[in-house]
Amino acid sequence: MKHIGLILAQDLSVDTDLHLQELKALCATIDIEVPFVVTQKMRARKPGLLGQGKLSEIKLAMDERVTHIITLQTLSPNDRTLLAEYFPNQIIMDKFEVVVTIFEKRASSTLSNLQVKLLRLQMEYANLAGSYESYSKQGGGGVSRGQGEQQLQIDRRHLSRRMIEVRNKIEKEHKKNEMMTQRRQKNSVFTVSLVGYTNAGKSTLLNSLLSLSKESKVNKMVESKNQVFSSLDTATRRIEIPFYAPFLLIDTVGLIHECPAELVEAFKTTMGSLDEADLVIALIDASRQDTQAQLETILSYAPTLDEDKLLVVFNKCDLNPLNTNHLCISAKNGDSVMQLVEIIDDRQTHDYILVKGECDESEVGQLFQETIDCVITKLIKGTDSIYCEAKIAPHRKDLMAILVTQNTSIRS
Ligand SMILES: Nc1nc2c(ncn2[C@@H]2O[C@H](COP(=O)(O)OP(=O)(O)OP(=O)(O)O)[C@@H](O)[C@H]2O)c(=O)[nH]1
Ligand SMILES: [Mg+2]
Repeated sequence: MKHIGLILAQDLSVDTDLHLQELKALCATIDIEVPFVVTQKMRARKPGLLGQGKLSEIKLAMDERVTHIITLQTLSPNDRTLLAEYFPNQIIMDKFEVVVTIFEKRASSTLSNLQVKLLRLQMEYANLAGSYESYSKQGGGGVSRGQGEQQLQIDRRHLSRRMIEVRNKIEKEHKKNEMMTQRRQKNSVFTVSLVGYTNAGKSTLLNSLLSLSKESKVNKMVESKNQVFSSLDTATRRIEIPFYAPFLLIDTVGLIHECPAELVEAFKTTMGSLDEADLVIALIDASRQDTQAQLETILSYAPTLDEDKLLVVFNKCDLNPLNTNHLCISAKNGDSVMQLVEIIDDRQTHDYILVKGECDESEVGQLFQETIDCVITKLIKGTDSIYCEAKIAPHRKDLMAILVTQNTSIRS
């Protein structure tokens, strides 16, 4: 059965409408349809989120089908207790809980499952105090305040222990992943991270680049869906497009507006991949109105990111062609994706030296082996030999020597 939600929100910024739209989309993914929204402009934060008068009004006029009260702002235990007094028959959730519930549905790897488990425990821990307060206020089950507090301590200790256990397991998983990263770095393959809002088209772009790759890499494609948070794990793929330098592409977890702090913390490693990347593509969804806010959010996740490493790219330009200096692509139909490949290639090989010359088949084979230091950009097969143009890393004089003969040239 579909649930019916009512969103409550403090109207604190000009972007409130966008945030509400986003929250509605988040709710839809856990089967909560939201036909009702109540916002209140306020100067300061009040217990219970909205003013008491407003809450009484809502309670009186509320549609009886409403099963969930969802709040845009994060709730404190005290807020929850107050809201529960007004809405005893509804489930009360804040945006954070909505996101955690989606993550629980989608988590598939060991790491994302553990991270989601930790988030749920953190949430339970934060809400413990509130639940005992309301329990003892109602005189629940003949439990005295003292007994309630004792139970609270026991439950807190229990939850703390479980959080430590889960954290240790997460730590172990991270260690495994770190080893993989180190191995990658040893091979020193140029690494590009894709970062952007959920549903911006990151996975679609990864798939589009895979489809341009040398061999068919259809089996390596990642899931891309018209839904928020389709990818909860980072996926790394090697992109090898003929005549361009190969690189590793990392598809990361999508972001949302004002991502709750706990969530940012939980997915820090994902974002950690940004620091280790040679290039970070901030993929902006051009079909949304909040393009500037998307970029600001992305940057807020990576405050230490070197500006030289950042490349802003607008996606879904087939839906909304923008007038901007940044590259505009459509990952879905491939528009300007090759231009992006050229930019990535340029960043990677900007100090390489272009060498032109003749060689034989076995020498071409040798050049093809050196995928990182040598990018073959042209091959023309002659009767006796092969004409080849290649960009070669400056320290690989041995490779340059293969091509350089009297009739050939080196250009930097
Ligand atoms: N029209 C259009 N749709 C696109 C484009 N790129 C992606 N989409 C669609 O947008 C939706 C989301 O794409 P994904 O690639 O799953 O988005 P994502 O950024 O990976 O999302 P998360 O994994 O949730 O972070 C899918 O329905 C895609 O088909 C594009 O350039 N144009
Ligand atoms: Mg994705």
